[in-house]
Amino acid sequence: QARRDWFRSAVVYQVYPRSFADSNGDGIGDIPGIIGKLDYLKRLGVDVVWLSPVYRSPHDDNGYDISDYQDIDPVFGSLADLNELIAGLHQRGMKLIMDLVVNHTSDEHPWFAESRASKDSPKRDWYWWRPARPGCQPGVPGAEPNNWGSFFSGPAWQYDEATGEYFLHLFSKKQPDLNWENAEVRAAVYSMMNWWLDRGVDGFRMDVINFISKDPSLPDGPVRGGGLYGDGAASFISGPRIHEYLHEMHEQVFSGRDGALLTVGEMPGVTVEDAALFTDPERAEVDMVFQFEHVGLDHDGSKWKPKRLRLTDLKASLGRWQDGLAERGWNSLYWGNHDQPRVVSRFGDDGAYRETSAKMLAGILHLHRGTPYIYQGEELGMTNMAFASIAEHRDIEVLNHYREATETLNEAPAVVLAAIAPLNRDNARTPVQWVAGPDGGFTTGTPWIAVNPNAAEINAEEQAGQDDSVLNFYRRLIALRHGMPIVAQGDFTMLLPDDESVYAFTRTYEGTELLVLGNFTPREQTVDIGDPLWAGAERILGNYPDAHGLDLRAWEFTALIRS
Ligand code: TEU
Ligand code: CA
Repeated sequence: QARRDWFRSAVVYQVYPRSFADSNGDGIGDIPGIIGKLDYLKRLGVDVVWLSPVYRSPHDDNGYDISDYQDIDPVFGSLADLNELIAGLHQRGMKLIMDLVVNHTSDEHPWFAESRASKDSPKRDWYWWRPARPGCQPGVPGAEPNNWGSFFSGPAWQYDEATGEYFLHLFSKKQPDLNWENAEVRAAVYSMMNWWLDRGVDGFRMDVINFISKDPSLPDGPVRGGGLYGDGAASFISGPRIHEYLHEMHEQVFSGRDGALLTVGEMPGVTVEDAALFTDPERAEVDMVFQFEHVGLDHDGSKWKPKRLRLTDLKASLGRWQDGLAERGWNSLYWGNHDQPRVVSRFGDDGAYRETSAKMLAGILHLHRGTPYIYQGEELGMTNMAFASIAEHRDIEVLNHYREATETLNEAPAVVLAAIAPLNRDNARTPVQWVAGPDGGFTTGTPWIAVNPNAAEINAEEQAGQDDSVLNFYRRLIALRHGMPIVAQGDFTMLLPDDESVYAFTRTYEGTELLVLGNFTPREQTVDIGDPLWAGAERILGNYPDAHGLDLRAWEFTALIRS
């Protein structure tokens, strides 16, 4: 039990290698760059590093399109560099989990090259090939096998002249979906995973892993709100055989191994009921999942139609996940990653109260029950980037959307630019700001994407030397999780569900109680949780220098304890 649950007191740090640290001046972050920052990570106190993909890739989707699962892309380094990274982490008592991207490969993967070559290729069935819609001429718009849209705009099908059929790609047309119905595909993936674990890797973050089981009839999906395409989600989100596959993977890859491994399944659209099944240790599937409910609350139907977050929605959502996984299963906790905007810009105030609100958001998240994930730069309170034009963007998702919106739908470029600003993925992909100097010390060359000009004010070097920095606040939070069983294990109760300004909850563990309060506004708040005695309790962490009872100043965070 104890070893199985080691991750309850652990904190994970995500490295998006392209934007972390560049060692050789080519403008792209790399593995030697990460090795150079291991003492920084150790000092921060994190237990695990999740490394976004460093495998061989044409980089159509920054490495989430893999052409060789068992080699490192030269832009990031070599297998020898990765060995050194693993050794360097292990020496410091940290673990490494790799990104596992097996819903799809690159179209340049040899498996796909073989599959596409002919209809009777032994690997034909490794991907989803279908003929044109009956009665339609293959290759013309509208002849696709079904009406699904891709997550990266356009149809989810690409016509291939070689054999006159289409292949399915839920993401880019350079990311064909693997057919998990085929047992050879599953065996090949498990063998690759075992190869990595044998090399010393400590687990995996599994990319869109709840998409791998699809209803093989691939029916049309509903077309919503004047959209161009149908939504196929019902046919692939937590599809018919998903639990079977994840259990089989566990049997084939993890079950025979001792050692403290970690698996986290990225699962867009997963429900709390399904997550309880996915993460129930008795079922042996995955340790935890990334759910998406709380990062969809500021979407008005789509991420390109942002709306203001209502705090009551956030509390209702996260509170339901806390309750739903209280008895069995386990939560992961995150505000950001390489697909989400910077949280201080999104849910806090990245202007006058940047530091205060960044700490408040961190404190609220980390004191929930679950395993917290920190996305690189979040620990510095890094902000969204004001991209001046579409030419400054790099992400395929936002570039494809811009083209579709301005060219196919004839929307005004300025309107589209304004709409994409708050939630586009490039916000999180500007390089980590290490020092105040040129390009934030990320590279000596030309960065692949612009460094945020606020590196002069927001950088790791300066914050390391300031006791009250956002960085040092994250250190304290991590230390609390390590040191206090109530943080790692305690029960969770949400308070004030109807309050639009204050986030409030308690944790309880063996007769001790923790009260956690966060002010999501710049206005002072009087807090009444019906127990005035709390006002005199000891403060274990806050984002103002002095304690102040239960009343909250602008963006104040406070955590009080009593036994
Ligand atoms: O993302 C999966 C996913 O569904 C979203 O978070 C994604 O960002 C989508 O564009 C939402 O609009 C994972 C990876 O994290 C992401 O970087 C990859 O692009 C994607 O899978 C494909 O591998
Ligand atoms: Ca480099």
